[in-house]
Amino acid sequence: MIKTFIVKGMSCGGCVGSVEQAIKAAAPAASVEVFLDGGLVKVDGVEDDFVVQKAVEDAGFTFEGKV
Ligand SMILES: [Cu+2]
Repeated sequence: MIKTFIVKGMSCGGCVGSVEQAIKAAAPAASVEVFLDGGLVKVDGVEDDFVVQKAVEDAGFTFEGKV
């Protein structure tokens, strides 16, 4: 099941990579797609939303919740 989250604070491709890597590190089985435009993060294969939230916040970005 694909979940879409809103992440604030990404401003360039480097931020996209950081968010992607942080989520992949926290949930290695997940597939992650980050859209700089609109700050959307689509994650497939994560049961617990908090895993995504923590990874995003630990990477220094703002987790705004699920779409
Ligand atoms: Cu950046």
